[in-house]
Amino acid sequence: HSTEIKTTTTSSKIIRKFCSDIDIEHQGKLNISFGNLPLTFEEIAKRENPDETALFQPNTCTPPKNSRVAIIIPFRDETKALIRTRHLQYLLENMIPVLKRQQLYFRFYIVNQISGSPFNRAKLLNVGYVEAIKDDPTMDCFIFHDVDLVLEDDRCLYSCDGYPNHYSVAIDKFRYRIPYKKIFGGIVQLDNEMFKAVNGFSNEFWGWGGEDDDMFRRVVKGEKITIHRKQPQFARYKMIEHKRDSGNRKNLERRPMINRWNFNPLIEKRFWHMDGLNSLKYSLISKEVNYCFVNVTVDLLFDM
Ligand code: UDH
Repeated sequence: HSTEIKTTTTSSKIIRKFCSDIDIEHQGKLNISFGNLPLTFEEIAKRENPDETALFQPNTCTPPKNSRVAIIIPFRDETKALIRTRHLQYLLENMIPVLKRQQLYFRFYIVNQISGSPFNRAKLLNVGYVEAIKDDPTMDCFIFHDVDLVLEDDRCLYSCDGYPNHYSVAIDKFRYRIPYKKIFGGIVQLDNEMFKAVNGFSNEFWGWGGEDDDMFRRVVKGEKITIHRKQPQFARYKMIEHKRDSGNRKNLERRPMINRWNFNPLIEKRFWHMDGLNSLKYSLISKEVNYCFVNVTVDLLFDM
């Protein structure tokens, strides 16, 4: 695993080691609870110490290929009690130390949809990908991560391994069982090449549901790539309980939209080639560092 590269400078010889899985000091099972109030973003940043661009990177080794990770979180909080914001605080408070222990180079992107249109999780994820790559073209691993799922075991690695991965395989809410066989939602990971190959997510799923199953088809049917699932004994998550958000009603068109794949192989190809990264249009309202993450606010240009 561990490879050494030597960098020679004029004044001294620096030996830099690539970070390697075998050097990670895992804690194993983590004790996650949402009983106490979470830390604020400022407190998390103070404790965890990102750079001024909210980037975290290991200081004793060089991250190898596939461990330069953008974690992209679809987000909108229209609650008076700031419920989703609290989820985000719990998530960052618990996950940043894990990702640091895993010696990753990483940055969180929170992609925040302005109010006034139905929520569009998949389009927000496309925006997060584009903005993350714009900031740092060396990012090579993308984790698309719901805000309310907190990892319970740090042996579940957040680096890419050459396959698309489904992470949230064992969630307490589903009694730690996979809810259905072809699920590819909650938390999924694709490397840069794969994400480009499937043309990202669809931009057309407004409201709740369907966009994750559409991505499953892009990967499995469209690109014929096998999806891997993380090991269920490590990929265990606690879901923070909440009610359905306003502005995110079930999309009643989701089944026909997904099934458009089934009609005819020629049309099948055409759909995902036309709808995704190459058709993505949005208006960037703001992008700034908020202590320990990059906060991207967008108008997704709802026009239906
Ligand atoms: N999200 C927001 N704000 C919203 C809607 C969604 O931030 O208004 C994000 C958030 O990251 C969330 C993800 O999108 O984790 C997926 O949201 P979802 O509502 O599709 O999925 P979730 O599993 O809830 O969080 C499903 C409905 C829960 C009903 C529970 C009734 N007991």
